[in-house]
Amino acid sequence: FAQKDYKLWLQYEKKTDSPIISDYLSNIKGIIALENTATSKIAQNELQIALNAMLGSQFQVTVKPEGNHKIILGSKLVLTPEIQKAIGSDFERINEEGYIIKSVSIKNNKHIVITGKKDIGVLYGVYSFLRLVQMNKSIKNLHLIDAPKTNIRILNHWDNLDRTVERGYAGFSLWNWQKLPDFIDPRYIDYARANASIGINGTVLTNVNANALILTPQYLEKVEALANVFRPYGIKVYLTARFSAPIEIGGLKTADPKDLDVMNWWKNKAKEIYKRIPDFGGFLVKANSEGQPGPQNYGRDHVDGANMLADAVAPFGGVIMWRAFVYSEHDANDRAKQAYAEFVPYDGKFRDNVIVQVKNGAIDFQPREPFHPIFGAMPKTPLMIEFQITQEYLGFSTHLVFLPKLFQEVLESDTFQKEKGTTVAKIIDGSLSNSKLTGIAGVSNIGNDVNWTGHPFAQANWYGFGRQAWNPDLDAEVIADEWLRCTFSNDEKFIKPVAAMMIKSREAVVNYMTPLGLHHIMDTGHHYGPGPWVSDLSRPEWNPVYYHKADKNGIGFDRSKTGTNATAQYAPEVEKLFDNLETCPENYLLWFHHVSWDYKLKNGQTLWNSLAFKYQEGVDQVKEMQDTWNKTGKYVDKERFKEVQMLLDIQYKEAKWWRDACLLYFQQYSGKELPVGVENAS
Ligand code: GCW
Repeated sequence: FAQKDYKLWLQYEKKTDSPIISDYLSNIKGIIALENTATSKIAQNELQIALNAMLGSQFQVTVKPEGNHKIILGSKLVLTPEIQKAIGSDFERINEEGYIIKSVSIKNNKHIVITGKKDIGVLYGVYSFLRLVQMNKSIKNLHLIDAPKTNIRILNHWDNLDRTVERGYAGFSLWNWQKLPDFIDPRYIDYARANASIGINGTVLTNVNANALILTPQYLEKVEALANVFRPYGIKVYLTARFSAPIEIGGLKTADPKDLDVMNWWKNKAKEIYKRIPDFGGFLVKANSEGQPGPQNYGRDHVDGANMLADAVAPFGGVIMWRAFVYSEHDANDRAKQAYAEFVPYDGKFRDNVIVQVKNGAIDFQPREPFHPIFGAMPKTPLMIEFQITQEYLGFSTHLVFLPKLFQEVLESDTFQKEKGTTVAKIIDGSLSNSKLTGIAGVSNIGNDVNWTGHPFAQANWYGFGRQAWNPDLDAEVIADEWLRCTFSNDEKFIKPVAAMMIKSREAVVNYMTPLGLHHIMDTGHHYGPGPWVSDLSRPEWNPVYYHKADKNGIGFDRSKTGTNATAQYAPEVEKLFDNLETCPENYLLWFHHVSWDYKLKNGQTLWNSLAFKYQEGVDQVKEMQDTWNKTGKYVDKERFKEVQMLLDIQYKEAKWWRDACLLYFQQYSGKELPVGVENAS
């Protein structure tokens, strides 16, 4: 059991279907490896091990370009002139990390060439090729050209040095700081393999809320060891920089970004890090957010803080990812507006090696949020998006929710900044601003659980995040199909219903938790389960009633002109759409409007009835998910089958809990009966 769960989407299951095997075997007779770098060796090994396992064969790796039906591996410069010629102008269509997979004919011999401008492209090409084989796809007449659309495709680990993981639901941190640097857990290598297989090329090892200890020499030595493991897989290591580090570990009296000693301290710290890790990625910073220190403590601003750090890492090619997740207890009016208000005036003022990291929505990783209004509003500043792969607000690792559907919805959203069609994807891939620095971050859902992510289906969210970071336009349905085939089975009778179940799962969670634009009504603090009622938290914006504002008249947060006017932060077309109760998409209705209980929705039903129906629909959808899964027993190993079954049982129980708790609670305001068809425990 451990084996299968652990192997993620790299199962390399032995094929049993003889026509398929013989088809592959007639096209693959061995591997020719033209290159000898650490990365190339990984590519060769992976290909050899995987093909041997899947095809029950013993493929040899040779170095001379000869024979027939070989898979030839090598980056552009090591290819023979004949092969180079056969690839032709394809190289012009890829960037430094891209790859080409092409069936070529050389001196009447047929081969498959996997190449790129660099060895990392070859590695990505190998994983792509293996995906074809895993999925039983034809490998005849191949001509695949692919390259990532973003530069920084990165996981953010919210891992603390004591190995607890903030908002982590899959065990403890993978990083065993106590045993590092000398003990290299083989799991670090599997982590790197898994990431490389989906194109992730960066990892922030530490929590944005972590202390400064990670920047001391004792820890940097350990970070260096991890960087050495990850490097050949194309993965750069980044760290969080606690803004007050010069005080805490540097013995300075201040962390004022305009103080000369502070600037020098960071410059020296950067030098020290780059001496150990020449390709160190840079820093991720959470400053003046949720009580973390930052430049504002010294009367400075985000630009002062970010640029000071940017200057320290610039000589070494490092970047600063400066988070825009800011809101304060001093502005209880509308938390959703603060990041935009604080950051947009700084557009164009950051150094070239600063990228502002913006959460997908303006509140906080809710089951559904409209896209963050900063996207498109800072055309002179590189912006990267931050998604949460870990399910802080979506049922932890207990609920099955396929997040690529959520990610896609955000990436496809049209900001109308500059012009129609300026989607969030186009902003973060740099097409709007012609930015050279682009990126996507995902808050990791990985821990030391045997299956990495707690829920077997949460692996799909890690997988999907990587695939969408590579190509923000990739459809969630394609991702579900790939992941299922590589992780479980190619049987159509399994794939079709289970893929449909995954796709539906996102809407199900919205329905049973926060339908029609409701948000942040999870129980306070841990954010698991319903808790729309008043909690006695000191900060109003941590209190669920702040978000739903239910009263006798209705429910919802008026962010339109008659309310906080947060809608004005969007481009005029979007503003108009959201601002008007009649045109506001019903998905976002209660996000932007306080709506009367009797208001008629498009379905002709009152808001109260519609809300009740949505909660019921969510419950029914989970029931359908259970029914679907219960029929998959013959395609899935017993252990994973049972595991998912138990988790779905919990999810069903908790969907009902959500429905009952929320409807009972809101009913005291609406004063209305539940419509026929909606069950309730009361
Ligand atoms: O989602 C909230 C979480 C905090 C987190 C914060 C952030 C790391 O509840 O745990 O802190 O966001 O993104 O900084």
